Amino acid sequence: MSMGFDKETFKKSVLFNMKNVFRKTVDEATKEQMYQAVAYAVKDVIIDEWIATHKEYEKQDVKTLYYLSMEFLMGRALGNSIISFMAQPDVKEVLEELGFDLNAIEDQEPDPALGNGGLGRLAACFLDSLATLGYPAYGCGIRYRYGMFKQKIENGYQVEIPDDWLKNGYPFEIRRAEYATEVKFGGYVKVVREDGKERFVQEGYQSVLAVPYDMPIIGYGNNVVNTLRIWDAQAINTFSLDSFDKGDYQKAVEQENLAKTIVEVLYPNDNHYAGKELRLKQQYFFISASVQRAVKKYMENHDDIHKFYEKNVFQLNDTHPTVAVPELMRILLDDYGLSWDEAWEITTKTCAYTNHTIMSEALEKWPIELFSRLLPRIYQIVEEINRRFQQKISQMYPGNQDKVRKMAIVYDGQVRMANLAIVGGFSVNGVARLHTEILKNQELKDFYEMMPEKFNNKTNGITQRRFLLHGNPLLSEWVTKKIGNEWITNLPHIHRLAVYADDPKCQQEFMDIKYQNKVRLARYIKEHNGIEVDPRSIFDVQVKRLHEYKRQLMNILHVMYLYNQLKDNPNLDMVPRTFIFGAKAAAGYRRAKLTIKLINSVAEVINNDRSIGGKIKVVFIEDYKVSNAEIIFAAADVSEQISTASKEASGTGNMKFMLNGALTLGTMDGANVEIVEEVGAENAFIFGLTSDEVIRYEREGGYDPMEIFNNNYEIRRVLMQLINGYYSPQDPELFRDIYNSLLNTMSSDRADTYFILKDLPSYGEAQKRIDQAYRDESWWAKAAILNVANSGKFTSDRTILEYVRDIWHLEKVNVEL
Ligand code: NBX
Repeated sequence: MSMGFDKETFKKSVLFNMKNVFRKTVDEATKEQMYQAVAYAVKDVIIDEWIATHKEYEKQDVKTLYYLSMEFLMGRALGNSIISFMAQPDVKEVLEELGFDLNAIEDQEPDPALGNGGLGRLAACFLDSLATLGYPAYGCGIRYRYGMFKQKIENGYQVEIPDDWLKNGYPFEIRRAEYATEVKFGGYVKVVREDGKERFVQEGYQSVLAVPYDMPIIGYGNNVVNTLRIWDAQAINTFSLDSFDKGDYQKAVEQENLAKTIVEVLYPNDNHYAGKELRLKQQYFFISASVQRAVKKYMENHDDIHKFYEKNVFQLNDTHPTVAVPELMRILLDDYGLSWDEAWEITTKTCAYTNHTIMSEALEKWPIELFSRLLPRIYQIVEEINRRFQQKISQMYPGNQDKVRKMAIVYDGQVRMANLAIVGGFSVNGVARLHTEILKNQELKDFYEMMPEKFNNKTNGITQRRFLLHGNPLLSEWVTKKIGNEWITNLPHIHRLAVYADDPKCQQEFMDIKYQNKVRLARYIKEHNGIEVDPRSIFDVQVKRLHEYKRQLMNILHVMYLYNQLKDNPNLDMVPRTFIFGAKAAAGYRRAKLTIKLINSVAEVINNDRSIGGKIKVVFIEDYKVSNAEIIFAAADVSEQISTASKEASGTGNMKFMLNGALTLGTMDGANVEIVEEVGAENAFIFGLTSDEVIRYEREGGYDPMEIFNNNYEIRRVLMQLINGYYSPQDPELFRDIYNSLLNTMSSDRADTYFILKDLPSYGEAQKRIDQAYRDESWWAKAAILNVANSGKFTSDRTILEYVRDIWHLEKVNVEL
């Protein structure tokens, strides 16, 4: 059954590794050592498939996708790998024979967390689907020395701990020194005249050596192993201690420092542009290395650079990799001597751009002073792209300076990366239907009118292999028992479950599984947070990055409201509820961090109040990450997807909850719209302003939250508790900023920018409907099963097939061993 896998060989390999790496026998080994020994044994198993896959790609001379991304939020590899080569039962047995538990061994692996949130995790899901579908693809990124920080909660506050994920070495990676590549920064551009032609040469630069590390991406049950290639930086010239040349010495020190700092750490901001010079260095570093390598690899087997785009496609994961456009131009112009028009044709047929947000504070705009100093030749090329593009605007819209002002790439002293990405590629896509419509009709309207053929939608998806098969073994076995295992590689097949939704026995089985998963999460919470929660209560969950537009604040304000109701009337008839939060705040985002403190302060008061009979519990799960996410989704009853309509481009957590049978409590935002379309509005809890209403209010300068404050006693009571010390007796002023953000017009933004008070009443209504609905266990079970059954659209396999069909045009490859 399991491919290329033999149980006895595997066992021997584990024992061999234990002896060779640690000089130990298994009975002396720690769990961590066992993890390493098993991980190396797993790498042994896949290595032949990895080689075979790339041989096949070469033989068939396939078109290759390069998914260029600053972030890959992979999560643990061990469990997923074992599942992919279908050897889980065997590996489990081997470990049991050696006296270890597979789950406990998997728990030893650090989460490789080279990403922030949705955007980075999407990249990881895409790699999984690409390999499983058999498409030739590389993920290209950065091997950050420190990934997403680890979150500790101390005294209710978030504390950031460096994520030293490479401390014990990472067994799955392979260093590929033979592909090391030089990347140049700074200096100046010299024009050289050679037989009547101008050539541009960068001089006086500093450079670093980019060294790739490859990680295997294992397709499910198909022998395909693709590659995630992440680049490390090394100093290019080691010190020559006998050098008496002071200039050289100085330069050597600087280059050493550049190499050390460039890949040091992942910027922990999501949906926010900070404009840091080091960030632009990171971008150019991994892009230059990846693009140089792609061109070299192509030219090893082809002789005509003009046809580069026939065999290569670059997908830009947001604007972060946009320097790929001028970098490819540079290589074609300066290294291959092509004319501008030739180079431009190749580049614009190779690059495609995905937009992940309409939040204006996320738009990357680099000051030209910084950009041109760091990347002088690239800047020249961007200027020329801009000059030609402005000319085109003027031809199309003669005398319309407004169009130039809005669409120019270089303007007001800035390089606008989104505009460069749109102009420099052949495709622009949003990540959910509503999001793409907003791009076409609002944010990118001018571009859409000028080049409608570039715009398309690709609604996001998630991999069911990690988020059901691996994360929820009980439900996964149940599904397979009912309808067979085709859903693992063909998720729409899961719709066959729908016939069981009305069956009382199946409902009972489903609810039992949910209960056991809640017990598993309760145990995790007890172990990691020291809080007791009741698995018979409704598990109401909001896990995602902390951001004002995602409105964790609205959630906790509603909890405060509910608590007031219970204090007024301790006999209040309500189903016990556990409100579960998990969220990291960007380290410099003060209001987000204060919201975490508020959630924990509210939790402290409510969880210790015996008078409410345990009807509400509030839990903030520390260090939300891919590995505990798998446990959390499996245990959720209610999925909180409550962003201000129009602000969440898609969301992908919403899909993971649905797949695990949680009911969505959400606004008509992002992919929620499509989730409701699939499952039916009667099986979800929808509330709040629509995106059209939000956009209309925004055009008209907002709404007046003071009116709500004046006229709604319950909301006023909750807001006053933010500033009267109710949840912070030591420091009654602590939450003043949050209070102000809702009611007072600040210098920069409107009061209640995210319509929290406006939506709060209808959110409360929806929460009441949930309380009522949960009392009918049969109804709830049916709705939950229907959520699972209708989640088929949201597999990343479907998303990838659409990218392949509309943008990438790749061919499927079979790998035989
Ligand atoms: O991308 C997220 C969106 O907010 C989600 O709606 C969407 O589902 C997801 C996948 O398409 N965006 C996101 O996660 N952005 C970032 O993490 C980010 C990181 C760095 C940065 C800007 C954005 N400079």
